[in-house]
Amino acid sequence: MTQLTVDTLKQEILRKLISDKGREVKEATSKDIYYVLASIVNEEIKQQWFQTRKNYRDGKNKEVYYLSMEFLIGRMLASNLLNCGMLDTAKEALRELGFEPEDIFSEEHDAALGNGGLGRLAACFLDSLASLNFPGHGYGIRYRYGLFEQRIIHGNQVELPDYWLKNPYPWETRNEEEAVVIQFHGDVHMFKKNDGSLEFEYRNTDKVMAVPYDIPIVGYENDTVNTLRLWSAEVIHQNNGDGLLEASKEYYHDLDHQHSIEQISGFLYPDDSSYEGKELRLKQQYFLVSSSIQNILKHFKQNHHLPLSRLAEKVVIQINDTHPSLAIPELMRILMDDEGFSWDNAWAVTTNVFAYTNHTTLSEALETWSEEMMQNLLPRIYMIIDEINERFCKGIWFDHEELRDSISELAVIAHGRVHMARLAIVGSFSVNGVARIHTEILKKKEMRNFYTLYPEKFNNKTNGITHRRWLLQANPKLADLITDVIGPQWVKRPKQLISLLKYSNDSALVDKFDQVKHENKKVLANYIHQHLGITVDERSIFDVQIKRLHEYKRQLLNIFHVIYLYNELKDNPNQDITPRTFIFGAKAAPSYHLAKEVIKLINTVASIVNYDPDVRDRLKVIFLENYNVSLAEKIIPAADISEQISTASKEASGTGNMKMMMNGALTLGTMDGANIEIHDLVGDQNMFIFGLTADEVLHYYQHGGYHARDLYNTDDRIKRVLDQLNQGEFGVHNIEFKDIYYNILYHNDPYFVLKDFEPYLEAHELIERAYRNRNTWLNMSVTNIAYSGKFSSDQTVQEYATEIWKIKKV
Ligand code: 26V
Repeated sequence: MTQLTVDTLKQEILRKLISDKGREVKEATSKDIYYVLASIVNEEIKQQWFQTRKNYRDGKNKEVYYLSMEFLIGRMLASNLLNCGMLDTAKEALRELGFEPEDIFSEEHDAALGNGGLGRLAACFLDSLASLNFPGHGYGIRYRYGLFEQRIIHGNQVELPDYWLKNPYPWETRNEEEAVVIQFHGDVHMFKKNDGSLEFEYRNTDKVMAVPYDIPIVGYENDTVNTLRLWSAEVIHQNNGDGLLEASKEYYHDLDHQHSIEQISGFLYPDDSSYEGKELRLKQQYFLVSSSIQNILKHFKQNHHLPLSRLAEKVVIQINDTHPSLAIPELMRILMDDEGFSWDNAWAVTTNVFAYTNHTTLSEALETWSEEMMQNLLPRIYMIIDEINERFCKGIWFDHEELRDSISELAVIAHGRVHMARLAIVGSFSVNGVARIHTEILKKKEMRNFYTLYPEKFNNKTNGITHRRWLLQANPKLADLITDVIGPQWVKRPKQLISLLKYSNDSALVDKFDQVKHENKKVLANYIHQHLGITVDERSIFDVQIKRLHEYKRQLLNIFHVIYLYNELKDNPNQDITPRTFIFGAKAAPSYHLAKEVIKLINTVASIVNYDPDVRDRLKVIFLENYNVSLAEKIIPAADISEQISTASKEASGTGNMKMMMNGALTLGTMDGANIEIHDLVGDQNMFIFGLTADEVLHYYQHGGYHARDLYNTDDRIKRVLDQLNQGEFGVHNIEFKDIYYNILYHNDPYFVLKDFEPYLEAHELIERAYRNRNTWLNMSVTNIAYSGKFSSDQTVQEYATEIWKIKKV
């Protein structure tokens, strides 16, 4: 990239301010400056984007396409500046012009086209692909509304639509000439041709246009710019003679029609409580995969003068969870119906192109679709899935007698439902889990029959996070300090962070780490004060749990502990404890009643604890509303403790655990997901592990033997907390929080909150003691940063590239 100095950048900003906005700097708003700066960066990016595309067109390279219903990319201005090597210059230029860089960056609305870890992982992977010079692109949907905006009103979550496109989005380019047509519904007609083969014709289908919007994905200081292509659903405008719509009746019909089509890219996660809602989600999935596969094949034909039978030599497609797994029958459809392939030839190509990542073993999250809905919406796709299923089941029946009894657990279509994970496994050459323990559970439990069938497909790829966004950009003070200590090589090779170990006992040096953390805590404390009006003690332990709200993640265990601490302080107001600030950020799915109750409980406890004079600044509870990528970037650099307390076996990997470790927080966690791999590296002495193991949890699920009520009856601390809930001590109305109470005592505490309560308390006591010994604590913190390089997504993407994708750097 061309190197701009602070002065030339300032001049450029001033010049563009006049030419684009007609304003001088003293009249300019933050928004003006945001757009002007974005446009300057865009000019840089577009050159390199063009060059990268040209390089890829020479046909030499195999390319990977990452298909995902979610891309949680967050804001792009700072990360684009960083990757273009302009971040420091830009910050300086902005300050000299009288603007606070953070104010300018926060003019950008977060692109929240995802829910949580799965969507953020996709974004981190794109960043790493580009930064490692890999030819790899994302395909997703340009939802007009991303994940809802969360407000907390009287302690309750209220959801508002997230209209992130209200202002022009400077990073996207509409590419109409790449639009494709997608067909839904209709009838399939079959003809026998002279040579005996079959021909399929679709009639009376509903046609939708998919128009791509491209977002550049900028590599870190390497001139590579890949593409995230997001599809938007539009009406196909027919040209009827003079182009005027004839009758008003038709006009209103057309408006309805237009509305129903635009719904396809309307919302991330449409409400699926009705049949129509479910069908809409299925439409979205097919819309994504059909447009992407058509586009991938078009480019294959343009760039490689090879027959489609050799597609797998140049194309590999990663499907991010089962949501895009209709790509498998879609490729089969095009190869057979449009390109004249036989079933066997099409299958041979398809099963060498797709690789599938599983992100959860929770049964309620494993997708299935009603056979009837699939048949109606996607008749030809349904026929193909049916055939895949027939052939697959026959194969088991004849070649795997040992699995005959399990056939209904393996079949792609069973009991009137299409099982998407099974389709994905059968149609892919690779199936991976996202952390070691998760992959082992897939192999030994959830997918053991498939593992018997296809042991060669299964492999592990432990998740990672981009250290560029999560350390360099989010925590520049820490990044600078690290560079001062060990030099700048770690930026390109994050594993070199390990050199920090040598200094973890150097007390003058670790003091500097302490200072950085303290400054970051001050910034967060200010944010909290500004947004909630609550003063928190910067010297208190910042204990952070930020993630989707779900029972298995056990925010409830956390808040129960807070209630317990509060009770202790009320009983002994003069107790000498290390001050604690418990920070939460979490969105609950709009229809997830219990999750919303937990949010309400956290906020209610906060409203009592934060204003009780007996507690006197020793305990604060902070719920930060609308948790998203940008808020995570503010919280993570300030965290002392990273709460990763899922019921063991439930959290596939977790990635927040990695982000906080990289920023020097110590993990308080169960032996679950990637916590185990953090533990492998830093050991018991540098983190706080507690609670049931995955084996113990799975044993209880299988054989019983756990009785929550016994713990309630024997542990006074537990009884007191639960009774407080039940008796309405925290509720305005007496009925509040009873559902939580009943879930634990009458549904036998399905996530073992009570069982892990005492070990969790003990772990907290250890934390309190450790925090008092500053040198030991700082040593632990630096040790965590030192080992965190292993969790850079550069490492993860490199493993996907060599072991699954077989792609090379360009
Ligand atoms: C989705 C749903 C939707 C219906 C209600 C219950 C439920 C429960 C879980 C999910 C999660 C779906 C997949 C997902 O987001 N998995 C996350 O993927 C991350 C990246 O691999 C991983 O770090 C997290 O552990 C995993 O939960």
